[in-house]
Amino acid sequence: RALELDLRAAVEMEAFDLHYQPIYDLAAERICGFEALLRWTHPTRGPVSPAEFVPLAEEIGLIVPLGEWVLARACREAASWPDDLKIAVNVSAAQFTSAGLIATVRGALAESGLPARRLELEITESVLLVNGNATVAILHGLRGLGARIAMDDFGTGYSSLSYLRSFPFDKMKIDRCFTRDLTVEEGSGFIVRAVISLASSLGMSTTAEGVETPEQLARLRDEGCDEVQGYLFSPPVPAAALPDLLETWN
Ligand code: G
Ligand code: G
Ligand code: MN
Ligand code: NA
Repeated sequence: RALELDLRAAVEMEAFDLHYQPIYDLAAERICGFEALLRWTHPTRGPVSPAEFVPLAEEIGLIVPLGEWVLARACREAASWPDDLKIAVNVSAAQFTSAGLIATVRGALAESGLPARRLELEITESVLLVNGNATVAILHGLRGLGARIAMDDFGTGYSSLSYLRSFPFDKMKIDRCFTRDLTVEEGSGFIVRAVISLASSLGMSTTAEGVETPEQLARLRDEGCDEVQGYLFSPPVPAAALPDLLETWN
């Protein structure tokens, strides 16, 4: 497969970039951080979505070096921001198969000088399906460094809620499919309300993804959601665009 060879070469050459999407704190009414999103511009095909090449990188064993690059780059970038801004980094299930993840995160923090409290790691439910006990141990190790752990795309995976007893996440990110239907379908509203209530009872905060309209924003504020993210504020943008975003919103 041609794409596979190109991806190997790209990892070798570190031919990637990170874009950043603001995360907005509803109580503080300001941007409280950014989520780093990986970008790859293929030499001939142009931009390839991470939804396509991240699973490929997992499959062919490249996600560990690629994930290391993402963590190092994101932490270095965030270290240059004002101290009250955090950085959220996506970590894939395949990165959890090596206990080296803890060393990678520790290294990225040390090398960049970023305080661990400013780093949030986003993982999906699929992580807990593979090897629950080992994963929980790694999650505790990452928490032990001082980083926070967010459950990404909550409500779209196949795992049971029982994992919430074995590992206390710091945050739940409500998947954008629930946000999308929030103001058009009663059921989505009930689900969002229930997730916020569940998270809150367990001492977790909530971030709603995919906020595109002022109506969705108003509803999420009413429901007590802590943070929001979406095109209403900004799509993911290059680092050079961040000062303007902060100027606009903060
Ligand atoms: O930014 P975009 O919508 O194209 O992202 C598509 C998917 O790729 C999302 O599910 C996102 O979580 C994932 N993704 C983006 N960047 C990274 C990354 O650095 N690491 C991992 N593991 N997944 C990422
Ligand atoms: O799975 P994850 O949440 O990490 O995916 C993030 C992806 O969601 C980003 O690649 C980004 O392009 C996409 N995204 C961010 N905000 C919005 C939005 O408001 N609407 C839609 N449709 N997609 C969004
Ligand atoms: Mn994410
Ligand atoms: Na998500």
